[in-house]
Parts: sequence; structure tokens; C-alpha cells
Amino acid sequence: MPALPRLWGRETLAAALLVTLLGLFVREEERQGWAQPTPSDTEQVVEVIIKDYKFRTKQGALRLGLPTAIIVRNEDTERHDFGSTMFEGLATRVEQNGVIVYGRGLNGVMLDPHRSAVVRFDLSRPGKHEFRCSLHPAMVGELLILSVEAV
Ligand SMILES: [Cu+2]
Repeated sequence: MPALPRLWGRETLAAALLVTLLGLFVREEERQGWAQPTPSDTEQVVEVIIKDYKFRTKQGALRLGLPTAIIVRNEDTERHDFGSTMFEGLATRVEQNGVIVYGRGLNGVMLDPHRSAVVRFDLSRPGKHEFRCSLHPAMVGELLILSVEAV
């Protein structure tokens, strides 16, 4: 190993190496599209994973009237679309690939392989809501929202 200039102490080198590794890690996360915004305390989160042409929903007890974030992740190597009639007429905020789009209603969110998106809205309709993929009509998933206020 070549001699290093004296001002490059062992600690400096270790710190530089750490920063480099962290940088690589963050870039890898960004590349895969997994980097997620941290949900706030008042927000309830639903996770929807698309895998093997199926929607898999991970949800806890959901309360009406609260800000809700649906995180959709496409783990397939195929492109998929995520849409639901539950967003009809509602104010929505879609965050995808570092871009936030505000709108009313939501026709769908197109997800390339290994990409994710976050849909934020206020949960206001109880009942069973279906998800669908416009590219693969056989794909359906659902979200169950009870009208009970107590958790
Ligand atoms: Cu699909």
C-alpha cells in the first residue's frame, strides 16, 4: 500500500470510507425505487404489494376521516397499474419517482417493475374497496374499511 500524506489520518480515512459506502447504499435504494417517505404520526398506512400478478394488502384497523397513505410496490418484472373506484371524487396526492401530483380522483398509477408509489388521501368511505390493474383485468385486490371508530 502506498504511503499516504500525513494529514490523512486513520480516522479521516475511515470517515471517508463510511461516507462513500453510505452514498452507494442511498443510490442503490433510489435506483430500486424503494426509498419511502417517513409516514407522519397521524397518518395510517396501508401497504399493497404487487407480486406474481396479484395484489397483496397489508393493513391494520383503519379509521375513517384520517389521512391515509397507500404504499404500492411492484415486485414483479412486469409493468402494472394500480387503480380503484375508492378514490373517485376524492382529493389525492400521488408521489412517484420523486414527483408529487395533486388531483381529484385517480384513474390509476402505472408502476414499472420494482417501482413504488404512495397515494395519499383522506379515508372517508367504509366498505370493501377493490383494486385493479388495467393491464391485466384478472388482477384484483381489496381493502376492507370498517365504519367503526374505535380501534
Ligand atoms: Cu398488472
